Amino acid sequence: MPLKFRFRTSFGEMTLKKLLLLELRSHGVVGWGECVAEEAPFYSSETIASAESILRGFLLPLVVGKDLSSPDAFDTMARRVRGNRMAKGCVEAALQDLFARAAGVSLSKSLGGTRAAIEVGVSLGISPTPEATVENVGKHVAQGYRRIKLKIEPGADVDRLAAVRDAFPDITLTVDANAAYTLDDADHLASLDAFHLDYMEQPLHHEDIRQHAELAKRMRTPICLDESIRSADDVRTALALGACRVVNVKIGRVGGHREALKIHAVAAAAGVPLWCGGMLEAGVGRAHNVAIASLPGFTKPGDTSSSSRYFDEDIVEPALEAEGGLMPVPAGPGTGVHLRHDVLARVTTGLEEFRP
Ligand code: SMG
Ligand code: MG
Repeated sequence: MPLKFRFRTSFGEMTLKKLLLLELRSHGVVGWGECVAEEAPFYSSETIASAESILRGFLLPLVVGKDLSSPDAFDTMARRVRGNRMAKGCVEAALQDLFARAAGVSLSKSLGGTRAAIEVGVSLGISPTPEATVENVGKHVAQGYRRIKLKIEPGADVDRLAAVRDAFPDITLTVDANAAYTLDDADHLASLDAFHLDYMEQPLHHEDIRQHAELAKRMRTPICLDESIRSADDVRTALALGACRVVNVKIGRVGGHREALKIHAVAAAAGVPLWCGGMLEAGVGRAHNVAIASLPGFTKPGDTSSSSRYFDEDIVEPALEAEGGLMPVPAGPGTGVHLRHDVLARVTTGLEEFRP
């Protein structure tokens, strides 16, 4: 699906969102999952192609034609498959949706959600100039987003932040470097303390925890980890080492709702703020994000902005739209959204069916 804007990060630029959707059927009930892997292995080592291969060869055979007592049963069986969390997360999410629909409850309720609406923020790609950055921030502040996150990279950080802080002294502002810096940049990164950021997301290597702990000692701005957190155990390690004070959860990155719930428990016990990240999801993935973000431990606005920001037409209805920075949590069974088969038919390039 074409994106309505160019999304530039420290690792690349996106103008098209390729989707991998999974529909599971059982006794007349369906469940949907969206794999958040991207075409290229630049954010994560997984790709759509690798996820397809793992799904076909190893994960779908665990569920197709099988009698599962709960989504947790899949989680236990899939443990034998190492890594490939985005592929696993897509199956697990579809199962969570299916089981919630079968029970006639919303996914939000079945996961333990308590909110009828969630606070949302927005993640803005790197703009060509500080002026363009300020303009883009202004547009989204006016739309009511509760937090603005700027993508940064070396050479596109201080100037953008200075201009934005000048124009908007009081907004909740964060940055996300997607691992574009090294510990040698510690003094430079500490200089960003001047901009009173709510947190700085993943400044260092995508698999690192230890160096983030070193960096944390040298700056005031709290560090939030994204890429480095793949499990609840990673969160425990990061907190024990002092590598972060805020956690970003993405269902796909951690392998499903179940692991996300474990992270929610660890963060809540430690009093650490948590928020739901985004992978430019279409409606299915976005609805899963909204459901998990309705849990009480998600205490900061997530990257779960309005679907109409990304796409002219989304693949689900009702559309997931925020107003005044609040996104209603669908109350219907499962994720509460349905596929728009007309839209899907226009964008589908391939379909594969698996039967027992
Ligand atoms: O879904 O609005 C969104 C994008 C949020 O910035 C976002 N995601 O590192 O947090 C992140 C990035 C990862 C995806 S970049 C293509
Ligand atoms: Mg991030």
